[in-house]
Amino acid sequence: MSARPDTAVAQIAFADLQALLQRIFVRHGCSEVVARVLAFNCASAQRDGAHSHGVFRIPGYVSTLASHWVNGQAVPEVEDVASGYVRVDAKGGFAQPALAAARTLLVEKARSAGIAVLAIHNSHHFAALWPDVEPFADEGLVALSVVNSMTCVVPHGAQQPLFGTNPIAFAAPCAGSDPIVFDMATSAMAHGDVQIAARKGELLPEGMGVDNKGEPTRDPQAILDGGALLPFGGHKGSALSMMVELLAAALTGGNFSFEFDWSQHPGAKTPWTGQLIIVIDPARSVGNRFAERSRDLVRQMQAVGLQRLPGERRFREREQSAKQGVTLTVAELEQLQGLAQ
Ligand code: NDP
Ligand code: PYC
Repeated sequence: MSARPDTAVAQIAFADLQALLQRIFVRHGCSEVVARVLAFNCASAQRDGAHSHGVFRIPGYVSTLASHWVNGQAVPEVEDVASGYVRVDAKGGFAQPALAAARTLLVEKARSAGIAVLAIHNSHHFAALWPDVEPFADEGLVALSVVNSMTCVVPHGAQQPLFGTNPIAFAAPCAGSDPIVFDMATSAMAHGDVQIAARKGELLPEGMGVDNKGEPTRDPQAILDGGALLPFGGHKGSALSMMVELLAAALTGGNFSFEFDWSQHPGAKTPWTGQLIIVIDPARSVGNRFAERSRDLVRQMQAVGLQRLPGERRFREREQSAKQGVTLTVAELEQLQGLAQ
């Protein structure tokens, strides 16, 4: 038996982690372009301590690619449909390369029309959503994105799961500081965090999910084994989750979370759905004052006692990672090195 505890940690430079992940993606069937985008995304999540969507996800990406459920070589097709509207067919590939392919056109349109929509369909999203919106705020724009996932959430008042965990992410510039960014599942917990809790043998707080008989449970494994998650905040989170299904799937031409059948692809983990991104240029309504107004709001929130803004923990972790390297466990690093061979 190894004397090394499972929790022993390793530190790796961000660029080295990105390069390692890129090798894994290429080794398991992605094109260089797709591998670069996904590696940057996943390494960024690990760097920022967004652990439910960091290197923890790599075995899921690999098993999905092996199952031929997702096309790692897909070349997205970008369609310029209106003055403020871009549509992308991700061709059964990942959503992030589709966003990358349409990004320049999207920003041009947001700047010229004041607002632009990017509707991605036929896409797989297996990652955190904040990396998709935060860069817009870095350019002075406001961005909102939604993506639907896979059936595992019971709509409020219903008896069976239907919705996905369906996150909403928002980013806005803030004068003199990092942008304001939030990114949250509309379920009581992200599915990834349920998996992590099950792996660690930890109980969940009350009110997260139900077992396969619909009874409330704190056991994450019971949620994974035929049970389901609940929306956050009862009927309110449920309404937001419904909105995500409508915007990310119905509006884009993608699948609802309940519409795809991956049963013939053992190992498939990535939801085949859609994603919507709305980008607004605040300069169109308030000149260059928006970022200062954001700062005013934050100051007032702090004045009434706020200790932590959404996104702040991640930015702190990012700073730490820049100084000491990105943290992961030795076991994770060895697993990644094995997958890259
Ligand atoms: P959390 O509940 O951990 O966090 C949600 C937001 O609240 C974050 O912006 C976080 O900021 C902020 N926050 C958390 N705690 C506090 C606090 N005490 N005070 C102030 N702000 C706080 O996220 P979720 O578990 O809901 O989601 C985790 C990830 O899972 C997301 O990145 C999401 O995109 C991803 N996901 C992806 C899906 C997909 O289909 N691709 C599906 C579902 C989820 P901070 O980040 O700084 O902690
Ligand atoms: O954590 O809920 C989640 C999730 C679903 C798809 C990717 N992440």
